[in-house]
Amino acid sequence: MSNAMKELIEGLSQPQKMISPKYFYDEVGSQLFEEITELPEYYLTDAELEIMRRYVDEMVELIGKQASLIEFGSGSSLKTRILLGHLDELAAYVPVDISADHLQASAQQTRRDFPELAVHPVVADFTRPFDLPTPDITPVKNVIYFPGSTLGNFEYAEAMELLRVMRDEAGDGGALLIGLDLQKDPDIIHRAYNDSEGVTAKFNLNMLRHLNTNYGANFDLDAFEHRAEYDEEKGRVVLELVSQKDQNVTIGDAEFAIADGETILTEYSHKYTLKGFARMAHDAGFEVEKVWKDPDKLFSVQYCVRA
Ligand code: SAH
Ligand code: AVI
Repeated sequence: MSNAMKELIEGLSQPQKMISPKYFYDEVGSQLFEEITELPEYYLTDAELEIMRRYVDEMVELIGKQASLIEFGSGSSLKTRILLGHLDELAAYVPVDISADHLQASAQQTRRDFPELAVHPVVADFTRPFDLPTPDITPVKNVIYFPGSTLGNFEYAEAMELLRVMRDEAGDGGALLIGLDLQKDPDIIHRAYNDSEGVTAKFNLNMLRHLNTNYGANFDLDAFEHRAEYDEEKGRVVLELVSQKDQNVTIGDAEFAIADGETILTEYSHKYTLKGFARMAHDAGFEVEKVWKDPDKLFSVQYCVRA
């Protein structure tokens, strides 16, 4: 049985059923995420783009020349384009993503937009060990780029593990440039995950279609509803799919009974304080050197060096 299948069955066997958010991202899921980033309620992307545009010169100065830029969860590389447009001497750009077709398409676009740049896409699940390509030009340093607040989709222990992997990948003299959503008025956060057009609901439900198509599951897509609540105390949004009836679902040889009203947890989206993240970075072997925020202080981009 594949690792993915084992992981899915294990998650659905817990008292609180859960499916990792990485299963959002097949081609349709990646497209739906792009639609989310264009929603007026989803402030995260606009705020991060604003930070990138305002402070790109300072970021480029810190990254320096002949670095290798390794991006985790690169998606459409939208924010990266701002950096790439200003980093004129880069050893390589290595976008890493689990969503294979979407990654290849955006890497092609990046090559067209930056013909001089060495672009080496890597299709991988970054929560498992994976190999990075050796660039033709030996980089002066590795800079890990992790935008979009994707770190927030991991619980504390997993996030720490990921930060430690990034610290190791950064190597001596390396750095981490990371985008993180900040704690704020709960209503603003609630609206971002309960948009009026229902795109986030489609994104959440698409996970079940992805599992039906690619993992032989038989979820009834009409028998689940999207729910997203912000838990202010824990500083995180909880995304769930709520069963609308008593039902049995099979995946591979495993069968699961799901009761009416029972939930499948599909994602956490943690929101950070500057102090909280500084402590996490420190404990993972990084020191935060510079923090940039948008004018409304909704979002942050942080440059961390290896301690
Ligand atoms: N960085 C982009 C996209 C964020 S969406 C932005 O800021 O807009 C999260 C991205 O991470 C998606 O492209 C998804 O396919 C990818 N992703 C999620 N989990 C992953 C995993 N475990 N391994 C590799 N990529 C992953
Ligand atoms: C990719 N990730 C940071 C998004 C987030 O906001 O947590 C995924 C998402 N989930 C619902 N809307 C967007």
